[in-house]
Amino acid sequence: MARTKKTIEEKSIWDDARQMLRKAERDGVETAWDRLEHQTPHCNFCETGLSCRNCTMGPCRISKKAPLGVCGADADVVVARNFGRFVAGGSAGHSDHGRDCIEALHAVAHGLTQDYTIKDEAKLIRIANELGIATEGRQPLDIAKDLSAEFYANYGSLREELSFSCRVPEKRKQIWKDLGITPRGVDREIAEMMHRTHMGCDNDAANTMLHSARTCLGDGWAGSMIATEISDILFGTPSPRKSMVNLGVIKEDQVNILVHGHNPIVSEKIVEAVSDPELVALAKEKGATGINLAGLCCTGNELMMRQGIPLAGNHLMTELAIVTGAVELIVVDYQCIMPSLVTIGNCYHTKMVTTADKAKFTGAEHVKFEVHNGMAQAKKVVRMAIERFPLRNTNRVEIPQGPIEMITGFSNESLLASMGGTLTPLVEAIKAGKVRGAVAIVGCNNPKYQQDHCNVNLTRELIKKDILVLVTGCVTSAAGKAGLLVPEAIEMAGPGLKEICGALGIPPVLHMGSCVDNARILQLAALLANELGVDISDLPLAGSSPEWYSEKAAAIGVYCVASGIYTHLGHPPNITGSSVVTNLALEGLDSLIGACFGIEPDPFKAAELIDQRIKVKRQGLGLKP
Ligand code: SF4
Ligand code: MSK
Repeated sequence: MARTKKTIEEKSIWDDARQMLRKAERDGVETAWDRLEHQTPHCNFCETGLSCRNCTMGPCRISKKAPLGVCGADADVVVARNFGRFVAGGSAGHSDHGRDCIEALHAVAHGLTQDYTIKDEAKLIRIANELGIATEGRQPLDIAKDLSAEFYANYGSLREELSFSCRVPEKRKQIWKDLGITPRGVDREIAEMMHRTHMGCDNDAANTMLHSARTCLGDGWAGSMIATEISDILFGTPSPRKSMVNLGVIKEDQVNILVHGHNPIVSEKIVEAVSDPELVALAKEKGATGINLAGLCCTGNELMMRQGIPLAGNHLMTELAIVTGAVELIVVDYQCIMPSLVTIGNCYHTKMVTTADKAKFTGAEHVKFEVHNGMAQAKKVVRMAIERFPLRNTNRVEIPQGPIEMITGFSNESLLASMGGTLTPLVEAIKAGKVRGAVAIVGCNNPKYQQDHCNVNLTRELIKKDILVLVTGCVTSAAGKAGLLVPEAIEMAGPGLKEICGALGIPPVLHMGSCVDNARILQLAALLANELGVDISDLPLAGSSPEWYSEKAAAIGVYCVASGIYTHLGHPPNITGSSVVTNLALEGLDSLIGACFGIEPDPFKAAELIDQRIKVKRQGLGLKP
C-alpha cells in the first residue's frame, strides 16, 4: 500500500496530539508516524503472511512463480503457521502477566512480602467458592494459598480444562469439545503452537487455525482472566469514579511521573510512593508544588479503574507526552512500550526507568521490582523523578490544556450493583429493544490510521443505534477524550439507550479496564448467556478492534470469536495470502463456532456491519430486530 506524507491533521483527530506533533517537528523529534513513512512501502510477502523463516532451508517467499517453500509448504500452510505464532505471542504476553499476578498472590499468601496485601477479601472468598476451594472457617491467607496453587495449575499440562471453564455456558463447552479445542493449560497450548509450526509438523492450515483458537481461549479464559481477578483481589475491585484524560493532566508546576505498561504490581506502589510525605517535601524543596502521577496505555487503565489516577493518553500519545518537555520520569513494566521513548526522553530531561527483567530497554535505568521490595523500589523511582525536576528546561515546556472528565471503574461487580445486584434490568432492556445489544470496542492505535478516528466514530455510531458500548485498553482514552464516558453522553445515544442509561445514571459507553480486562467482558457475556439459557453466540453482542496493532489484540480477537462473539477488525492480520485461512476467518468459522471476523476500515460502514449482525441475533432470540 503506497503512502504519502501525512499532514499533522491527518495523523490524529486530537488537538493535544496535533499540538505536540507540531512541537515535535520544531524540536526535531521523530515519532511513530515519521518512522512509518520510512518503513513504507511494506514488504508485500510479509503483509500477506507469505514469507516463512521457520528454518534455514529458507527463508522462503511464496508467489505464483514459486508457490512452494523449499520444504514443500504452500501458501495456506505458511500463512496459518505465521498466524498461529502471532497469536501465540499475544497469548503469552497476557498470560505471563497473569503468571506475575499469581506470583504476587502466592507471595502474599505465604508471608513473603509485606508490600502487598489482600484488599478485596470478599472477592477472594467469592472466587475461591466458585472454583470449589474450601472457605468456611478459614483464614484469608490460607484460602489465598490454595487459590494461587489452583491458578498455577492452569499453566501446566496436567489438566483437561481450565478452572474458569466453570463460567463457560454448556453449549459453548460442547462446541469446543466437538472441535477438540477445549483449552487445557495456558503454557501447554502456547508451547504446542510453537511445536506444531516447526517444519514438518502441522501442515493442514485449518487444523493449525483451530489450535490458534485453542491457544487464545487459554489466554481469554485463564491467562487474562486470572490477571484480572488477582489484580482485583490484591488492589481492589473497581467501582465507578471520576477521572480525567488527555495530555492536560500533566502539570507544569509539579514533578510529573508517567506510568506505562500493563501490570498494576509496579504502578500501584508508585501511587503509594507519590504521597509519601518525605518525598512530597523533597519535591517542594526542589521547587515543585507537588508530585503528579498520570497513566499511559493499559497501566493507565488499571490505575484509573481502581484509583481514579488520570490518563495522559493511549498508545500513540506515549511519545507525545514526553514532547511536552514536562515529564521528569516514565516508569514502565512491559508490553506496548516503544523503544523510541528512551531516545525521545534524551531530547528532553526525561528519564526512563524499567522495572521487569523481561523488559529492559537499552539506555533506560533498570530498577528491578520484586514482590518483596516493591515499596522501596517505588520510593527510589519517585526520588529519581524529583531529582530530575531542576533539570527541566522551562523554555521547552508546552502542555496542552483542558483535560476532559470521564467516569471509570465499571467492573462486572459494580455494573451488577448499579442494577440492584442482578442482570434482570439489562435482560429486560435487551428484550424490549431499548438496549439492542452490546459491543466491546477494544485495542490500540496504529499510525496507519488517523489516530482514534475509527475508535471514536464507531463508538458514536453504535450508541446512536441503541447499542451499549464497553471499552477497554487504548480505546478508553479515545472515548474519554470524545466526551463519551460521562453520563451526559446519553444525549448522543439513541432513545432506548438514553432511557436505560439515564435511569441507571451511567454513561452509554462504559470503561471496563485494560487489555487483560477483556476477560471481564467474556465473563459478562457468559453470565448473560447463562441467564437466558442460550449460547454466547446467540446473544446480540459483538467485539471490535478498529485500530489494532499488537499480537495481543489479535489473540483477543480470536478468543472472542472462539467464545462465540462476532468480531470486527479495521484491517486484517497478515493472512490475506491464503484463501483457506482468510475464508475460514471471514466465513468458515461462523458455521463451526457460531462467530467469525468482519473486516472494515470505515467506522461508519463497520457500524452498519455490526448492526446487521445484532439484528440477526435479536431475531434468532425471537426479539424485534
Ligand atoms: Fe521455507 Fe519450509 Fe523452511 Fe519455511 S519451513 S523457511 S517454507 S523450507
Ligand atoms: S496497551 S495492546 S496498544 S490496547 Fe494494552 Fe493499548 Fe493495544 Fe497495547
